[in-house]
Amino acid sequence: MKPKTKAPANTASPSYTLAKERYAELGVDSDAALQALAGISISVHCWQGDDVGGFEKNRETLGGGIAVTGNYPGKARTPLELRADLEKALSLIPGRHRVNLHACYGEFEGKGVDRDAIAPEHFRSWIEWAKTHKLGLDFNPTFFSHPKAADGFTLSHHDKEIRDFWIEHGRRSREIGAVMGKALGSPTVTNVWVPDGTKDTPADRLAPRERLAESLDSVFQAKLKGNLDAVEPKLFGIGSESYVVGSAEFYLGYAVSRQKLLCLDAGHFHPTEGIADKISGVLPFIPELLLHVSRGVRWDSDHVVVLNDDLLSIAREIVANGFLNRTHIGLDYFDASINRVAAWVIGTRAMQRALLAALLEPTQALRAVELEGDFTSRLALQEELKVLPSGAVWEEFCERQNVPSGMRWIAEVRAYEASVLSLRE
Ligand code: RNT
Ligand code: ZN
Repeated sequence: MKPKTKAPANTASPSYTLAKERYAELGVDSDAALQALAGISISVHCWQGDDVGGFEKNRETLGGGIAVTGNYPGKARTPLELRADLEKALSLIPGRHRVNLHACYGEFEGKGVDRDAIAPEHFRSWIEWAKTHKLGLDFNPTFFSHPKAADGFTLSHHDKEIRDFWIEHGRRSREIGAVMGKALGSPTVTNVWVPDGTKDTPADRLAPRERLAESLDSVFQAKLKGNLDAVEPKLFGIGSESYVVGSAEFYLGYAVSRQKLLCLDAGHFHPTEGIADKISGVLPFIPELLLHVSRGVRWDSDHVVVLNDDLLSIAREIVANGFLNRTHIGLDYFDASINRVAAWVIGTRAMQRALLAALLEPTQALRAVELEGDFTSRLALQEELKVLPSGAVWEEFCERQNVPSGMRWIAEVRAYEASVLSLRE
């Protein structure tokens, strides 16, 4: 990866200098915003690189009610390829970040290591690699794409043997998370998402939920350093349209009562329901929050993140409320119809641009007029902010972080595509 070094501040571009003045008129310090943005790490999900495949010997087709569409050439087939692709993407993303792994991305050396047998050694190369590139790591047990998940239930299964199998997987995943977190000196967030649910109306909505709570308690039994536990609710999946065991209410109750992190995935709610408003709703009651920033489009909850109003509102709610240090920002989408490296770059840069817009907001001024009951000025100022030159501040950020600004990064992706990705069959 290219060394990302700061250019000296006196080389600021004329457009940045003008933008800085414009923000200063509103009492906003754009240099401070740039500095704050440089300190925010995004957890980049490995699974965009190979369509949620992973490296297990007996790879099943993608299950769990999630789907990847598209057949763009060049997906990563091995850990080496996936890491090379991630390095390329990260070299085009300003700042220092984290990589989010799923258990199925372990390196099993051709051996059939089942989910209840995964161990830290299978992630040793990932940890070494993360150390070399100064990246944090996050983790996820993989409760899908497996014969023992084929009937739609895992931790909430009525069969104790199957539940126990998945409990063991969850426990081992947390231990791997703790090893990663300790090795890298930054806690690993291990996020539990299970696909459990049914296509049609169940006769019993309660028993699976009781079993899920009990199984989760078993998974989380051991006290571990270096690992943070998160749980992720969902409204529905493909094949679990009528009932999802781990619903929003279930996991909110679980996270609050057990003081776990709640994971809010932007694609896991009713289409008109955003997650931005939930941030200040849940953080008073749970220690920290995990976000799976994604973009729902009709039935799909996992389109590439773009700079739209939903994203801007999410970033705004984190920053304006001072929640940056209690919010872990992860990405979760998978698109196989475009260049996968570009998908990472576009989504991560969009997230950062939204955070920058939030950091450039004159929050105190907005709150002052609000307290005075002057909602007219509040609306006028909110509208004014939309057309301020945040793009010039973003370009300055890229320059200072030594990554290509504007559209210049796409040429590097194209060159990588020609010399590396297109040679993969
Ligand atoms: C699925 C969840 C979950 C997965 C990843 C692969 O709906 O969002 O987070 O996308 O674990
Ligand atoms: Zn998710």
